[in-house]
Order: sequence, then C-alpha cells, then structure tokens
Amino acid sequence: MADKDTYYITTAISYPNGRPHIGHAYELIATDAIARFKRLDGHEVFFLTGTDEHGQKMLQTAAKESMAATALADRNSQYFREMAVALNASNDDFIRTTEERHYRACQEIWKRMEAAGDIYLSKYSGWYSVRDEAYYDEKDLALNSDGSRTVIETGTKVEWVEEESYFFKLSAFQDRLLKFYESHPDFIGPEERRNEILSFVRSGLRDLSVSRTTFDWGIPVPGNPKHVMYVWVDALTNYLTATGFPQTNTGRSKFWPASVHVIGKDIVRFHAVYWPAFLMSAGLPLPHRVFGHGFLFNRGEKMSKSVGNVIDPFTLAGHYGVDQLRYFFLREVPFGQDGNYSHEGIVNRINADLANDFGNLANRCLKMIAANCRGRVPSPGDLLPSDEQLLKLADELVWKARDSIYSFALHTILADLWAVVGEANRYFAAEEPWKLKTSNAARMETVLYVTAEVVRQIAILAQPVIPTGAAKMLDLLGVPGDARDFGYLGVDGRLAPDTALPAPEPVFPRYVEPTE
Ligand code: ME8
Repeated sequence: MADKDTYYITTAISYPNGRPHIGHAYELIATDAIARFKRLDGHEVFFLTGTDEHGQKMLQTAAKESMAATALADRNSQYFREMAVALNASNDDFIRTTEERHYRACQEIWKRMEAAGDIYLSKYSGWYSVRDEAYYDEKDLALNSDGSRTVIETGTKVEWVEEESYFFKLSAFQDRLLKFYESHPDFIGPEERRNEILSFVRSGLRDLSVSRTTFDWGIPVPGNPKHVMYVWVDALTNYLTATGFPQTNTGRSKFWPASVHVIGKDIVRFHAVYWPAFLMSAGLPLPHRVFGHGFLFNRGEKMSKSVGNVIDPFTLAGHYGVDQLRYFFLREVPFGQDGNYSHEGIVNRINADLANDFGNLANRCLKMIAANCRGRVPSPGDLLPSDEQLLKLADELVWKARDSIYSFALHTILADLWAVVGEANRYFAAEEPWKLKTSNAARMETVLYVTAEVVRQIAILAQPVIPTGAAKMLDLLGVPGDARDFGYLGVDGRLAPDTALPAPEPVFPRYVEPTE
C-alpha cells in the first residue's frame, strides 16, 4: 500500500504563566478539529501542542508568586496538558520548551544561522514589552503623562532595554520573504492577515535582537552562555524539535515541513516573518501555511485577569459538555474572525442545532426503526425523487467539506452539514413515515432507511467537531468502528439493510437551566 500523505499541524505553544483560558481552549479545539478531519480523510497526521516556558514573562510571574520559574512552569504546564485531555484533543505529543530535546534543537538552529553569517554581536538599546515578549519601535508607542510608554495598538507597557545582544540579520531577508509570499499565495491566511504582513515586510525590516544577558531563564547561546536566546527563537523552534530535529532519521522526521501552524492573529508576524527567515537562514524547508485565527471575547470584552472575566475552559466543558462546547465555538465563530462567547449563545446552539435538529431527527427515526423494523436497518424499496434528492445532498457534503477545509472554514463545513440536517427534517416531516406504517409499510421502510443513511453521513462528517456524540450516533446506526472514515461516505458506505441495531437513546440532551 502506498504511504499515506503526511499532515503536520500545530497550535501555538502557550505561556504557562497562568492557567489556560478560553482563548487557548478555542485554538486547541479548532486545531484538533482540523487534525481529526485530516485523519478521517486518509492522512497520516501529527498534531502538536505544548507550552512556551522561558522568557521574562514567566520569570516575572514566578517572582510575583515567590516561586522558582521551573516550579511555575511545571505546575502550570500540567494544567495545559490536562486541558487537552478535558477537551478531547487528539494531540500526538505535548512539548515543553524546558525539555532536553528542545535545547538540542535550539542550539542547532542557532549554530546554523550563525554559520550562514546571519548572526552578529552588537548592542541593543530600545523598547521591550514583557507581556508580548516583543521589541517595539518608538513610532509604535504612546508617551503617557507619567513619562511611561505604552504600545498604541494594545496599551501594553514597555521598558527600556540596553544591553549587549546578538542580532539576526532580518533586514537581509526582506526580498526573499516577499518573493516567497508571492510564489506561495496561501502561505498566510486569512487574507486580512496576509495583507498586514505584506505591508509590514514591504515597509522594511530591521535586524532583530535575538539574545538577552540580564536574566538566565532561557536556552544558552552556543559558545557564549552569558546570553540566553530571545524567547521567540526558542519558542518557534519547538515545531522542529517535535519532529526529532536535528536528527533526520526519526519516525517523525518525515513530518517536516509542517503543513500548518494554527495561531492567534496577534502572533502572525512571528510565524510569518521571523520564523521563515530563521528557517531560510538555517537552510531548512518552510512550513506550508500559517493561519491566524481571531480572538474570542466575553460578550465583546477582551478577557483579562484584571477585568475578572476570564472563563475557565474546564468549568465550561463541565457545565455544557465537551462536544457541546466544541460545536458552539466552531459553528458560531467564523474561523479567522473574532467571536463572542455568551451563555445564551451556547444554550441556543445546544438546543436548536444539537438537541432539536440533529439529535431529535436521529432519535425519532431510530425509535421508529426499533418499533417497526424489528430493530434492524430497514430495507429500502425503489427510490422516489424526494429520496434521491436528499441522498444526493448528503453524498455531496464530503466534497464541499474538503473544499472548505482548504481554507480552514470549519464554520462553513458545519453550516453545510446542518443545512442538510434541515432538509432531512423537512423530508421526514413531509413523508410522514408514522402514517405510512399502516398504509404502506414498504414505503415507510424506504423513508426510514434514507433518513438513517443521511444521519450516518452527517455523523461521520461531524466526528472532527463532536467526536463523542458522533461516535455514539454511529454506534446506534450499527456502523462498524472501521467503517467511519471519509472513504465510507457517499454510495460506497451505505447502511447495510438488516443490520441489528442497539436500543435507541437520545445522544444530545437539551440544556436545562440548573435550579438553584
Ligand atoms: O503567544 N482568543 O502564548 P499565549 C483566541 N507563547 N486566541 C487567543 C486569545 C483569545 N482571547 N488569547 C490568546 C504565546 N490566544 C506564545 C506563542 S508559539 C511558537 C509561541 C492565542 O499563551 C494566541 O493568539 O499568549 C496564541 O496563538 C495562543 O493563544 C497562545 O497564546
């Protein structure tokens, strides 16, 4: 058998300077859905997530909590690992940048950039934001009445830094980067982010300070351990580390270059400018895509600890259900745009889409099958145009979904699936199988068969988003565990008549407000 196509997908690695918040959960859920989609569509997938543990931000939090930075990283990284389990993420690895394997990879990429003549020692003087772990130009800053400076766009505080530093010759990569963007129009998505990056690079690139000497919480620079690497050099390299770099003979070497880095819109510059420049310098292949998703807000407000509106993903998943939360985020927020979380929003999606439209349709159909078809998949008779039309809509879904996944339009996939769920509900209501029971039992069987077959296809296609509920639905339809990938969509995988089915039960309960 030919080797499967590989697909390497990553989230950003999060700063474990606190517990994970809903933005982290959102990114993980979306990336997981894409990873699951690709697996079901026949790819050999490697899905990576993890934590970014060095840098000043971690040090500052550790000092505030009177802890050693290692202890802070150990404690909080564990919460991120637990979140991945709690949200049913299917990541194949979880990387921590304090791991030995990562030191080796960072030192190697540094040496290669240095050998290429792209790293030189000089002195840095300028503004640095610890919160963003980023350098800022004077023009990006506002001068406040107390003499302090903040980043105009985000209000983040900056501090003056003056120290010996290694620099990366980013300025030398401007033309190469622009040529690369031009010849790889899909490298940065969505379009808005691509335009921002193009104009940033066109406006000219300055060399980048890539080491610090005033603290030692980082990866030492090879040959000059007085310096630790700038946390972004270290962080970006995690994507290589996990493939076994610098070794080239590990089981995972084949996954580089990555297919896509899924990240938030605030860190596209690091991934779409610095990272490709580092890789070009080191003579390594570049990732195929970088996708900057939008931000999630709590009813329009930015979440922050000081505002007190940080929403704990563990609490949310426990309260609404994991599939329910996953479905809500991915259906409600067009992937790539900002979105809002609200209690009413999620309850509405649970009750209208999952419980009513999909859950109820499946349950009504399965209950009729249990009562009238001896609990076995019914046998269809000759198909009428109404049956054929509905089946055609279901059969076409996989092609639409493949189109949409190319632009990571998860919301469009779900909208298309639920449009067919809506058609199936209209079909079921119009055909009135409960009346056919006495007047035309053979026709009733056909209607129930067609409905069940549509539910089968919807469930297979919904697995990336609602893995637990979709699997339960497929169990109820008697679909074998090894017949649930996308190869079984369409005509080839039709439900087998006369298959014995388990007793039906509702899969997606309605959300009921808890009584105090
Ligand atoms: O940026 N909504 O870590 P991080 C959606 N360590 N996404 C959000 C969000 C929100 N409200 N807030 C944050 C870092 N994110 C670096 C990454 S990668 C080599 C290093 C996203 O913990 C954010 O955009 O601040 C990023 O993709 C991820 O969460 C981790 O953010």
